[in-house]
Parts: sequence; C-alpha cells; structure tokens
Amino acid sequence: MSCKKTAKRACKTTVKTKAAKASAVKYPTRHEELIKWVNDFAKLTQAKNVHWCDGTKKEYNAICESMVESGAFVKLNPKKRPGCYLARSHWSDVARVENRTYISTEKREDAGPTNNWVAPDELKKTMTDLYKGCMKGRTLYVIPFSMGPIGSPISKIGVELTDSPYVVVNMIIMTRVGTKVLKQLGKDGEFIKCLHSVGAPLKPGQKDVPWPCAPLEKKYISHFPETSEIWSFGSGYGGNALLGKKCLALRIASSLARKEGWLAEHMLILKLTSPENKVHYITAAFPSACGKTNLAMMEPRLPGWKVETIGDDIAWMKIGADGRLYAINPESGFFGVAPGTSMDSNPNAMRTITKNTIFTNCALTDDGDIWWEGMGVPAPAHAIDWQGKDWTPDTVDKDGKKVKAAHPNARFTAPAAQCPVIADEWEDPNGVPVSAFLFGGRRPTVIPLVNQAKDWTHAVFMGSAAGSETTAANLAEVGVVRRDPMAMLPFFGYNAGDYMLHWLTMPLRTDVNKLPKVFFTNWFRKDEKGFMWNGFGDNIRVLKWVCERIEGKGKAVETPIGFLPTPDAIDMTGYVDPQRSAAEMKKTMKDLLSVDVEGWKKEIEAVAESYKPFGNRMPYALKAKLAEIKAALEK
Ligand code: O2Y
Ligand code: MN
Repeated sequence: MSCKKTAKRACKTTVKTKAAKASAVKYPTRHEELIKWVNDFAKLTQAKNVHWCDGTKKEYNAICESMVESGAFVKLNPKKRPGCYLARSHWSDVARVENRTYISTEKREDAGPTNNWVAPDELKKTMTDLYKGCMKGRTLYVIPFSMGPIGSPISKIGVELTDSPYVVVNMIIMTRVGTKVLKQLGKDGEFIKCLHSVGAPLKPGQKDVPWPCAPLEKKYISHFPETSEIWSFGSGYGGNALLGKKCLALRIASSLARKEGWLAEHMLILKLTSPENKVHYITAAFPSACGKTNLAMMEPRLPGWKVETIGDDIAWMKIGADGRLYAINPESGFFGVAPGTSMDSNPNAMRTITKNTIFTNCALTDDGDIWWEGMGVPAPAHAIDWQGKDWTPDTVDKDGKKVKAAHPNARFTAPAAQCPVIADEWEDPNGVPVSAFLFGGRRPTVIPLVNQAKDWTHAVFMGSAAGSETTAANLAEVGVVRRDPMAMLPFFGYNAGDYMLHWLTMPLRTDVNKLPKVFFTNWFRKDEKGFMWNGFGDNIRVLKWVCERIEGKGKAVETPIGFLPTPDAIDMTGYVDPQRSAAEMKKTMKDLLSVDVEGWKKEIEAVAESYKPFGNRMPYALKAKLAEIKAALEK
C-alpha cells in the first residue's frame, strides 16, 4: 500500500524515523517512556515512517481508502454494504496459531503444562533478531488503546506498535483508540507494551502484496506475563495480531487478575429481562466456536423475555463495594465467525453487519456484496472466493471435493454500538452485577442440557472439567473432544492449576452467597435423529430456569453431578422440533435431564486424567471434589 500517502492524509502526527530522533519532533503525548519505547522500536525495525493514531473517523477512512488503492481491501457496494470492506488473507494465515503461541515466564512451571514455553531471555533474543529491519519500507503505526471504557476502574491501557494498516483499522473497531487514550495515560500512566510486525520488510521499489506475513516457522505470538508485555511476529490475522483481544484481554489480563484479585474470562455477558421486568446479568464461558455470539444476541422464543448484549467474548470482573461481582466488556466490537451466521442463527449479528464492517476471507458476489456458507440465502451463481479465485457452487478441487467460497474461519469486524440489541449500560464504567455464570461446550453425549453446581468448589470443578468438540477456529483436528477448562485452554496466561486455585479463593474475597450461581449447559447433545435440543432462541427456556434458581425458585433434583431440572421444570410452551412429536420430545427431555451414570464414570476418569500433568499445582480441593462425585456415582 502507499503508506506515505495514507500517513500524510491521515494525521499530522506522522513523522519520518530520522526526524523522530530529533528532539524538535512534536509528539501527541508527553509520556517520555512511551516516546522512547516507540523510537527504539522504530530504530530496531527500520520503519520508514512513524504514525501516531488519533482514532478519528477521518483517519480510519483514510487508511481504509489507501488499502483499497493498494489492493489490500475491496470496497463493497455502498448501496448494499455502506462503509464496508473485504480483506483476503494469505492462505497460510487464516486463524490463531496455538503451536506458535508462548507464555514466557522465568520458570517453565509458572507457564504450566498447557502452554508452550521458552525462557524470556532466549525468546526475546530470537524475536529481537526477527524484528531487526522487519519494517523496512513500511509505516510503524502507534495505536494507544483502552480495553474497557476509558477511565473505568476495571479498564487497562495498552499501546500496540504495528506495521499492519489492517490491524490499525480492526483495532479502531475492537477497542477505544487514539488521542483520548493518550490523554488518560497522561505523562506517566501505566500501559501494556504490545509489539507486532507482519514480518515482511520491503526492498526499495518492491511492490507490496495484499496480505504480507511470514512463514509459520517464523511466526511467534509471545507473552511475558511477569513484565506484562506482548511480542507478536509474522501473522496479520485476528487473535495473532489484534493484540488487545486474546493476547491482552485474556492471557496478560488473566495473569494481572490473579495478582490483583479479579477475573479475566473468556465469557460473553448478556442482560436478561423477564416478562415481570426483573433483570439478571449472566456471563457464559463456552470454548471458541460454541455460539457465544449467538447466545449474547439471542432472540428469545418465549413471549415477554428479552436478551440484550453487553459483550460476546470476554468479561473482566471485579468485586464491587456491595460484595457482588461486576463485569465489563473490555472490547468495543465483535470479531465474529461469518460462516453459519444467518437470519436464523443470529439475526441481530446480521443486522449489526449491514454497514461499517470489515469482512475477512468471505466470498465476494458479482454485485459487490459478501457471501458465506450457512448465510441462509442461496449461493450466488458466481463469486470470487476467499482466495481471490472465480467460484461457482460446482467448483471442486483437484481431488473432486467441493471448494468453499468463504474460509470456515472467515470473520466480520463490526462496532458493538451497531448491534440493535446492545444494552444501554454496555459501556457503564462500573460494570454490571453478575447473577450467574454458565460453563458449556459442544458435547454430543453424556453431559446434560443444564446442571447447577452445588457449591463454589463444585462450580470451579465444573469449569475445570469443561471440554468441547474441536472446529475450524483452531488448527487442531476437527471433531474430537478437547478438554478446555473454563473455555480458557488457549488463553491461560499462567499455570492453569494456579488459575483454578485463584478461582477457589474468590469466596475469601467476598460473601460466597454474593458470588454468581454457577451452571453447566450443553446445547449440542445428539441421538440418532441429530441434535436433541434446538438451541438458539430456545435456549431462553434454560435461561428462564437459571433465573428461577437464582431467585430461589425453579424445581430441581439433587444428583451426584449437581442439581438437574425436574422433567417439567423447563418451560416448553410453544417448543417445536420438526423431527420429534410432543411425546418424543418429552422422552428426549428426560434423556437430556438425567444422569448417564456409566457415561459419567468415564467422564470422571477423563477429567482425572486431564489433572495429571499439573501434579501438585492442581488444587487438592478439586481432586477431592472429583473423588466425591466418583464415590457418589458408584453408590
Ligand atoms: O482465528 C482468530 O484469530 C480469531 S479467534 C476468536 C475471535 C473472536 C472471538 N473468539 C475467538 C476465539 O478463538 O475464541
Ligand atoms: Mn473467543
């Protein structure tokens, strides 16, 4: 892209690197530590220009337009998708790369057995060598950003240095960026240092490619929790490059949360209003690709109930003055999976992405709109697929397999404020008081539709035992059950055994009765007819029971694995499964709400196995809870 042009057009705060060295240069901040850090990195990477982002609409538009000029973005038909762009990534850079993601602590055991580890000195040396000269011919963008409303006592400030304009415009949607953040930072405020490069320097006169990146073996997504730093190299995609999201808001924040006594979780936050106008805020930790965005924006299929969105992916929670846990969404946008999103599965997401949205790796239709598999509208007769090739519904690869028009991990980046069901209080700096936590996963067998924890230790046990079938959002084999404790497996910023201990200590910080009630849900049980539960808008029936339990009502039976709803406790008024008669559904509900004792015995063994790599770092209280449930199942 024409970086020089963009920089000139976008902001007065673009400076030549040489000039940046001169003391006369004007910076949009008086934070000396920040200025020095930026200049040192500009020198190391040999960036052509330095551009301090101000976060204005003008800047956003100028960068997007320069990306259209360079071929990195396609502008969509403004009559169909006003203010929207399409990016196509390199075929090798399409998702988070867990095998290149590191938690770098002085002692290996502090990263724990679930994380890749290299000692900080060694990793920093390797990456410093990679950063040397890596921005030749490119602009270094300085992105000051706030995770959470600016000035909230729960928010944190980060600064990302990147050579990717794609990262800049996505960060502007996903976080609060620019001058207002620098103002909040003042002369000596604390910030989290985030370094990023796509790792593709340009030789003089060399033409850029639409999606520069480095080969897999040169990609590093590194976290240094002991110094709260993030160093990323080689990838321009999503969680690898938009460093506010998974890297800061989960990995670094989970480590900070432990030190500071709060929780940083992979959870959606929703506001639920009953027909009687009672409000409950509920958070839910489901692994990647288990429908967090769908639940957060759900259209309930029970009259009088209303769901509104606070967040769809991450929750930061602190104990408030009244002893309750208060949650904020640290993000300001949605980076949602496109394939499968339709007016059936998530109408509010579809309404959110009608304008001002960046699409990545979706198909381009001949009339300048986007399309993906599972959009709920017929496939176009012709399109350009996510790799930029001509596509028709009959296109096959060299093995005769149908080619998908959109990549399975294609994404939309859209402002949260555009969501038609965003709650009025979604940016409340004090957060919202949480009544319930849901854990869950994609489990075709054994795990019931919903199950309430008996006490706090049981709640933490439930979270520790979570798991899910894998999908395309990670690079693992698709369709096998992977243990995913608290839905945090890819995002623990420290030893997951210590993380469980941190959760167990929450009742030491407040009255345990003020902590959220905890439930495990599973929308994904299957039998010979397919899914046993409709999911989507019908999940309101489970949420209604959750509310009843919070309020001390709601019929339940105590079982070895928790409190299960009695067969008549879930409101099934108006529920229709076209595959099952009412009588069949009654039987299905019985199966969904009973304990499969033999299945659970195996489940308990699998959980025990998953604790083994942690040795003594897995808290005794959880092993004791596991033994207690095992003994109860034997009775
Ligand atoms: O593949 C990526 O880089 C994105 S992963 C992602 C994006 C939004 C929300 N959640 C996730 C996730 O993997 O949990
Ligand atoms: Mn996620």
